[in-house]
Amino acid sequence: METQIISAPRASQFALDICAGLGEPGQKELPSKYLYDAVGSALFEVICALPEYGLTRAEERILQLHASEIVDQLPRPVVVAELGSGTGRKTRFLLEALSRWQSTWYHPIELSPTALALLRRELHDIHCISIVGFEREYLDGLREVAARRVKGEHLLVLFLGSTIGNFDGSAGGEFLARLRQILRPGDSLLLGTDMLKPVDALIPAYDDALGVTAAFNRNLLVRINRELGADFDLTQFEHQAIFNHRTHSMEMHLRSRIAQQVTIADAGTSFHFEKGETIWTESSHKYSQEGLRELARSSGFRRQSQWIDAEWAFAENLWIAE
Ligand code: AVJ
Repeated sequence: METQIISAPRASQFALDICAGLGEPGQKELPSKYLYDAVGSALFEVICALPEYGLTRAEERILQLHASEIVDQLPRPVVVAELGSGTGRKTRFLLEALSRWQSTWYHPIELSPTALALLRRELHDIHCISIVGFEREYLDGLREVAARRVKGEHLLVLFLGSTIGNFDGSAGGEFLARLRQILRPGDSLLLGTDMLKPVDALIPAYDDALGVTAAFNRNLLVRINRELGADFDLTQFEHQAIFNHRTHSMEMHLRSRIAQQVTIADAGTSFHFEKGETIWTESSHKYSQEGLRELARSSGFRRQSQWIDAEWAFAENLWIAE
């Protein structure tokens, strides 16, 4: 006799997260990390080139101008780990400055194998560099990097682009405190933070004239339609960018133009939207100096140096683990 066990199809984490977020009793929300599929990542690259979005160019200018100064302040030899690899364009300045002093191990930590492969192609020509990427969640990858280093090697963690601003509420501080636990005293963190600035500069940065950010946001619905068999009608959801004065964050929402029902076939559920109801898809916190001081203190770092771009209030912060 033969017994056959047919297991139920395992719901993907993506499906679970989407249903949890849309099923919230109050404000519906979706995790911002899901904005970055292949199309979303390409659209984000375009956003970085838009005149309204000064953030990325500001950080690039800081690293281009001050890379050797930053590297001069690091204890050496140093092993570099980067959380979220980006394109490598900004990181190159730092790695080139470092490689004038030492041969450098560089460990990008990133969930997308495609991004890791592109990054390797972008940076492999740097003199005296060894690139070993980790396809892991940020802190899991960092733990592996920390475990691999030999005695006397310090760790420099790069967390650029104000990605820290996407954690809302107290989550950013909690994340940095957990990150600190993986480090030894004297290790360093280079943290990019977009600073508070007038709302009339922020709104266009997240609601540009060409509609690229709107496409970036609405692509999340396209992705849910494609990957989970949902029936979001793209013409009935509009992009919204608002500044939340209470939390000092830019927020992206997707606003339902009408009362409607949306079905997610692969999850076997549907969700109702009121006319004007929104799905909150991202927050980007904008920092004050007091906020940064408190963040460093509460997560166990000493602020060593800070560089601020002259054109767009963006700060590169060098913090040392206490
Ligand atoms: C890459 C997360 C820093 O929050 O400014 C750009 C993403 N969202 N336009 C940001 C984003 C809308 C960006 N980060």
